[in-house]
Amino acid sequence: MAEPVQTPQAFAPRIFSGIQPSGGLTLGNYLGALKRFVQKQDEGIETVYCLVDMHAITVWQDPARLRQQTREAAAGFIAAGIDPARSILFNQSQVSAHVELAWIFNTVARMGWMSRMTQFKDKAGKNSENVSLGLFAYPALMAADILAYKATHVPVGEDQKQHIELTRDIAAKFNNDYGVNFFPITEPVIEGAATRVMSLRDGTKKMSKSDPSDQSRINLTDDADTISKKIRKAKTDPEPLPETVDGLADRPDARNLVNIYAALADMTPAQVIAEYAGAQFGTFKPALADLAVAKMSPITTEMTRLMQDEAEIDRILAKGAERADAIARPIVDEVYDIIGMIRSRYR
Ligand code: AQP
Repeated sequence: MAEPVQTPQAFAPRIFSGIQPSGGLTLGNYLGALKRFVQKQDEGIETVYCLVDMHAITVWQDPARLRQQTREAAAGFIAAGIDPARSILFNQSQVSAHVELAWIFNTVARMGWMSRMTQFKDKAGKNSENVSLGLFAYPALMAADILAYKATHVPVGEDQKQHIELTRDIAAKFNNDYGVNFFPITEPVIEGAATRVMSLRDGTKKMSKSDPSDQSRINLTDDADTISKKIRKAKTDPEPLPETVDGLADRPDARNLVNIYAALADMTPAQVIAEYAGAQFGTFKPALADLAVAKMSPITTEMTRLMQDEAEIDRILAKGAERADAIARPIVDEVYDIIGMIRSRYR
């Protein structure tokens, strides 16, 4: 008879999250994820952050660029406020527990569950026969990333909600199948004004590092002038800003810029509207551009400085991987025991 599944409260709080080094980090990654990673670290919770390079290769990555993007992402994390002494920061491929557990989860997850993943459908598009098997299996690897640490909470952007639900289903099925209370039922943490930052060229599309248009996004590597120009050229409508946030309901481009302002200024969208009600974009966009430059430029400058010492970045990632492995290895070894694998040579 299977034990009842435990709630996260029964597990020590631990935060895990990751970002793919599949391109340069964007303002979407920063506001939806990275800025909040820093807040969680500063709240004193144990935080484990990963550059998920094994996820990145589910679509083609040029090897030299992947290496560069991984280091650049690490520099971006540190420049944004992740302290490698307080948070564990590493790249996924250096800790083999992730892929080992992912294989086991491939046997736990059901085809029906995986087939419902909207991110796969979006990314595969009309090309689903020709994309990698890894792209389809991506959410099982993500569940492994999280559960290899028994993470109780995962700060993510809105687009990852369905994958966290799948992680919960995998954890619950594993616990039930083997009659254990081994994995927590992890909670997504989706909060703030910018859980879904949209493209600057199309307010109905997510801002994404792989969007072919560089004008659609702000990169963490953009200089002040580029940030300013991109915001001034962002798509908007001809109306002034409304009197209340409800007035943004059918105005995705305007809503996006207000949300970005709110997230950068640590305000609510309602507070931004209260300040700019009736303003034309000719007034609002320069204010947003100044704010974005003020918040992002110090990060870009620090990132550039850190990138001058790649060996130091590699050392930080190696140290982080060692600390991550010390948590994940015993958890995955216990999984092997639970499922009936003989592991005598490891004892
Ligand atoms: N536009 C966004 N708004 C808010 N949050 C976002 N995130 C990504 N884009 C936005 C959050 O960033 C974290 C890391 O995402 P990822 O890099 O692992 O993958 P992704 O969600 O697929 O991001 P991209 O930029 O769209 O990458 P590509 O183009 O390579 O697929 C997640 O927490 C995500 O929610």
